[in-house]
Amino acid sequence: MPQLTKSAELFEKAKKFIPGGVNSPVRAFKSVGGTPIYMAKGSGAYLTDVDGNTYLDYVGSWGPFILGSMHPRITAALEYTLKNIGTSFGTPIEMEIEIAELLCKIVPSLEMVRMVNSGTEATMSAVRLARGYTGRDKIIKFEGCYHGHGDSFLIKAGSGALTLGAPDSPGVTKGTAQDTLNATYNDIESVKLLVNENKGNIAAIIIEPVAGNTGVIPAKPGFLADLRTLCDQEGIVLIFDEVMCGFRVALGGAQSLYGVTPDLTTMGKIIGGGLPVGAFGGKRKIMERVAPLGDVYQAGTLSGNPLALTAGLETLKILMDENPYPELERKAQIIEAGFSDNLKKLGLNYVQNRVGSMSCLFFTETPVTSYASAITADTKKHGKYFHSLLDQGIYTAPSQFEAMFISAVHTDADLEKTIKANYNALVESQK
Ligand code: KE4
Repeated sequence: MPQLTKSAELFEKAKKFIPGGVNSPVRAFKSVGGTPIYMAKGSGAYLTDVDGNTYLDYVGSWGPFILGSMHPRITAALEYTLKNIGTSFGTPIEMEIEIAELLCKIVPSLEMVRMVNSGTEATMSAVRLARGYTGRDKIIKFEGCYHGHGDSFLIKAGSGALTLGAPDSPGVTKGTAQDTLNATYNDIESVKLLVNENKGNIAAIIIEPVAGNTGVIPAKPGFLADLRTLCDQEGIVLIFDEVMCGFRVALGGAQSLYGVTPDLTTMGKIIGGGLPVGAFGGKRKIMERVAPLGDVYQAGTLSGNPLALTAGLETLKILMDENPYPELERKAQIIEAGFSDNLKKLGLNYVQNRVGSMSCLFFTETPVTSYASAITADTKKHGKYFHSLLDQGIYTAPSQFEAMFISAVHTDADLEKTIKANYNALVESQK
């Protein structure tokens, strides 16, 4: 059991000044119980907390650290920028062109791209653009998917909203809520029904092409292609929210893995390399409607700032130079097979879903293909599992409805340690 005295102390103090003591709800350990751990240092695949305990990190700051934290090339590039360039000017800079050109080269759907500061900004902007471009009001999202905390998305949302058992949020007006329709992930008929009931008034369908906020749910074969066909038929803008799966499941994201090209793509996490960066982009004829070229307004004080772009650019360059994806797949298969062996030894038929280096062990025996099946998971057992892993020095997401991320710097020894810890934690979860 790690000594958590300083974390507990800090949490009590934090609650005086910060709602719930955290700056993002899913960090609060609400669904797993106990005290959130205050980290003091991150290095590679490891985190060290304020009480000096070290953990093998499978959260990776919720996805950005595909290369591990404090990668030497990224820290060196940041040091150079800090010493020789600056953090922000609020003017155009050359790096903006470099990252835009690189993103358009890497991501199949991108002909133009706009940098922002978070995934939420990216998705909010993409939906506004789709509404401006089509002149239509309604959007279709999928139950359990999470696209950030923009009003239009906090209806049957995943991630922290689902973790807290509050997939809808007060403060979202009826007017907004009525324009957001929820379909069932992997069920094209549920989408067609909504489209037919709202003929000619659906601006966009936004989907996580690999759902990562209801735990991990892969798109069934053909589902994304069916969405593409439907959007083409109905003049609907297809938006792939690749904030989490972009650059994670493949360099070109899920759209390159599955060969389905959306009209717009939203990005974040990995393209910031641990600093605040988001982006949205896609077909030129749509992106040309974005101000100041077009009439759909979108702006940001720190958008494209040199410090954040330095980390993002260096991350993308390393991913292109080193192509870590085959190794990530090999490591993820080791973990999946190890966990599966443990489950068999213990007579448990829990479900594992995985795409590349993002995965989820669901505490349910029901195949998880959508929100409804995901929420059959036993979150109490998951909570015991989480804490047992923590006690063994393994840091995973404090929620059943999040992903486990393997990085390029997790070693085979780390994986073996994790598999052993998984066995012990599964035993604990059944008590
Ligand atoms: P941010 O605004 O948090 O940068 O991105 C929002 C977002 C948009 N789209 C997808 C697919 C996402 O996964 C996210 C954010 N993911 C969560 C983790 N599941 C962020 C963690 C948190 O809320 O603290």
